[in-house]
This record gives sequence, structure tokens and C-alpha cells, in this order.
Amino acid sequence: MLKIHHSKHTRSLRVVWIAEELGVTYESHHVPFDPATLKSDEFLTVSPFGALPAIEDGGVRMVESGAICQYLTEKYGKHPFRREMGDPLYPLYLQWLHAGEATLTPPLANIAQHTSIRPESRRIPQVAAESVETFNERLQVLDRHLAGKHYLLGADMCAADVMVGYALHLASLFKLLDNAPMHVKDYWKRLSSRPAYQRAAAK
Ligand SMILES: N[C@@H](CCC(=O)N[C@@H](CS)C(=O)NCC(=O)O)C(=O)O
Repeated sequence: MLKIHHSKHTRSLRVVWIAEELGVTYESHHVPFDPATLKSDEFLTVSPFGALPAIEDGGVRMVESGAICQYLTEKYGKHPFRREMGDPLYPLYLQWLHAGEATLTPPLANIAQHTSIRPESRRIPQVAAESVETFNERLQVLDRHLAGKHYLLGADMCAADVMVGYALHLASLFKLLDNAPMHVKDYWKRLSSRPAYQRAAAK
């Protein structure tokens, strides 16, 4: 059975959410989010960077939330949740699948680091403030893209929505969506009311 190494509110939420959307049977293995556990010899055999998420699927071991979401979607998903080369929307699908982690999540990770994760003596308020600005600018781009759409590709949800959706999950925890632009707010309402998201977020 698919085993997902998971800790609440971390990027492993993406993987649990994808498994829920796809209806894949899985075991969620709780990993305490602390350096002693993440950098332990035992966990490093599963996740060499000492980070979440990590999965074990038969003989397959993987890390990187985007790669795992793509792998699970290709293995267990079907159109329109999964998109393939040849589909005119495939380039846009790939673009947002990656933008969720590569563009939208880094400013949020900085905010987390510089407001709560690092010991107070190592937090830099300026980094947190600039990251809020950067995130808000990027949210405007997402908002313009979402105009007239239910999900990133139009009417149907796909795996890229989960990648982007996790960034919005974090942003909502940080109260950064309270004044978000209208299409982003509606989109987040749509995503967060999905039963698969709610089951995953409760783990
Ligand atoms: N790009 C990686 C980032 C993984 C990552 O940094 N995960 C965080 C949790 S959200 C973590 O485990 N950090 C602990 C650490 O790196 O020490 C992914 O998307 O999986």
C-alpha cells in the first residue's frame, strides 16, 4: 500500500490531497516536524534531504511534492485530472504544476521561517515583510489567470490545482488571503470546500 510520510500543514498535504482526489488507498505515516526526527538516520533513509513529503509505493521511494504528485497522477489518475503531452492544455498544466512549488511557495516558506520556525534571534523581519510583498504580487498574476475560470485549466480540476492549492492553504493560515483579489478568493473557496481537501487537511 502507498505510504505517505506526512506532517500537518507541510507540503506532504499535497500528496495526501492528491491521493484523496484520486481515490488511492494509502497509509498516512505521521512524522513529527522537528529536526531530531527529520534528520535522524532512520528518516534520512526514506527522505535523503530530511524533508517532507516522502512516499513509499511498492519498491518506489520518492521525495519532492511536485514529482510525487505528478507520479501518482500519472499512475492512478485519468483525464481531466491528469493531462498528457498532445493535450493543448498540457503546457499550461505543467506550468502551474511547477509554479505551485517553485514560484508561489518560496515566499511563504520565508514568511514561516522568519516569523515562527527559526529561533527568534535568527529571524529577519525585513525578509518576512518583503516575502509578503512578493507573495501578493504573485497572487495578482494568479488572479488575472483565474478570471473566467473555475480551476487553473478552466472548468475541471487537475493535479496542478493541488500544487497551487497548497500554497493557498499556507497563505490562508498566515491570513494572507483575507485581502486577496476576488478570483483568488473564489478559487480558494472552491478548492477548500472539496471533500478530498477537507479529509487531507484533517490528517
Ligand atoms: N521542494 C520540496 C521542499 C520540501 C520541504 O522543504 N519540506 C519542508 C516541509 S513543508 C521540510 O520538511 N522542511 C524541513 C527541512 O528542510 O529541514 C518539496 O516540494 O517537497
